[in-house]
Amino acid sequence: MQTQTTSNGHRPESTIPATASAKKRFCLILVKPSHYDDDGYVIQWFRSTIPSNSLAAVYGLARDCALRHTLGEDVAIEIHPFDETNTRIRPEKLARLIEEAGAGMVMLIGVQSNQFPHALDLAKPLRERGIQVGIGGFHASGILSMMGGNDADLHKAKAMGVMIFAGEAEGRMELVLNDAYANKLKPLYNFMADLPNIEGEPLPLIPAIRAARTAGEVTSFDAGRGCPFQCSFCTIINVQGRKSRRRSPDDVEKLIRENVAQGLNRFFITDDNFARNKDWEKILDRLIHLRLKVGLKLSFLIQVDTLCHKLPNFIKKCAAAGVKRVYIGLENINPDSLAGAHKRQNKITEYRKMLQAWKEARIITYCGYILGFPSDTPESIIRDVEIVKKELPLDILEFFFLTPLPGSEDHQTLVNSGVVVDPDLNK
Ligand code: B12
Ligand code: SF4
Repeated sequence: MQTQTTSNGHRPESTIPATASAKKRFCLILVKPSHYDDDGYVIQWFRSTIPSNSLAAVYGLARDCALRHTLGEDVAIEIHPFDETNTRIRPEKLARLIEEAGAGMVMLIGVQSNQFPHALDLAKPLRERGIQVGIGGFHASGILSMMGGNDADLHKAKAMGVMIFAGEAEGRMELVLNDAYANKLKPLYNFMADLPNIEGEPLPLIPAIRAARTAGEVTSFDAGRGCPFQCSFCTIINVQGRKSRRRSPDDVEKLIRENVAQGLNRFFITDDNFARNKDWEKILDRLIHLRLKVGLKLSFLIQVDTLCHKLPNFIKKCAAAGVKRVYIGLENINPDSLAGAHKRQNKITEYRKMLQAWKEARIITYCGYILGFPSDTPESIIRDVEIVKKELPLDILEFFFLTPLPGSEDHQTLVNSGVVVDPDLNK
């Protein structure tokens, strides 16, 4: 493994061993952009709270291409992953890295709707300098899925010559890198109609030096994608689908061991609903084995739905596997709001039993609560929050505003019916 410090101070985080014959370099820069605060500053922390799994997933795919020398035996692919929520990004320095290498591209990774305007601001000076730039993530995928690609910011990106990637990159990274190396990137790669199988695919990975920039040195992976439910405010089902696609227990073990080897043992499993991963039990059994038989010290944060306690053994096995915190979308306790959002699986009468079950397993419950459903009023919100305080044994409750996120059914319905939606995606 060779490491080097470049003249402009950016150190490659992982230089894949080049073959002896590698004479050329391809510099691949991966940036997970942040977004602006109310005063227009880019939001950044010394240590960010949660790692970006999108960055880990794309880094894992690019690293696989580098190890397989997919651009040819004589080309070394250097990869520089940056998360802007904990690292200052200077486009001119990124451009210089690529210019020094003689070839390369900047990929703006996992760009959510609220990060899209800032992503365009990062792309502009790069494109003006002739650097190839691509944008992927939930905004592009959601707009292609629900709005036929029609969105002002996506049009701006295209006009700047920024490549748009919609869909998942498993099985497609090689194609994009080859096109970039030949300077023949297409304006749009649209794989929304073809959701890949993720079992056995290259695993998400964050180099330890990057994970050190998150509080508690947490890292992440997605054990599966897709959710069977149909909540109208949700984008996930329209991008990743409603069928459970998943990594195998062997994949998960390999990923855990690779991270433990680089000193990382705290994981955020980013599945939106780990309880609906069809292999949750096999995966938990493997984690229990690694913890109790192999003796690895592991801990996990997971996300689940409110009916998870009905799955036999689910909570018991989560505790044995090392789950310390669980994120649960309660969303609201008002049945009219839940029915209006097609969230019929949320049964408030079950909330108490479910929260009690996690408490008995000594796992911290972190719940999400959405304000602003059509039937919510200031009075009903005060009443409902008092009910939550008195009746529900939860540990932490976080409030969100109901937002028509691009890619959701709510957004599509509002835009198609002519309702004016705030054009500033940063909000
Ligand atoms: C983990 C997570 C987080 C983490 C980490 C972020 C991250 N992206 O890793 C944290 C907690 C920080 C977070 C925060 C928020 N999140 Co979030 N998050 C997720 C979650 C659950 C998983 C992300 C993930 O790892 N997905 C798996 C990866 C592999 O998928 P992917 O990002 O699409 O990337 C693939 C492809 O798109 C492609 N790709 C991606 N980029 C690129 C670039 C190029 C060039 C190429 C070729 C390919 C490519 O390759 C990847 C592999 O296939 C998603 C839901 C989901 N299922 O994805 C929501 C989600 C992305 N979050 C969402 C939201 C709204 C938020 C918040 C605004 C919530 C809030 N109200 O605070 C904040 C915003 C944070 C910020 N800084 O602005 C929305 C975004 C919707 C939208 N229209 O943008 C989602 C979809 C959930 C939802 N509610 O619908 N989030
Ligand atoms: S349960 Fe969660 S992931 Fe599934 S559709 Fe509803 S909001 Fe989306």
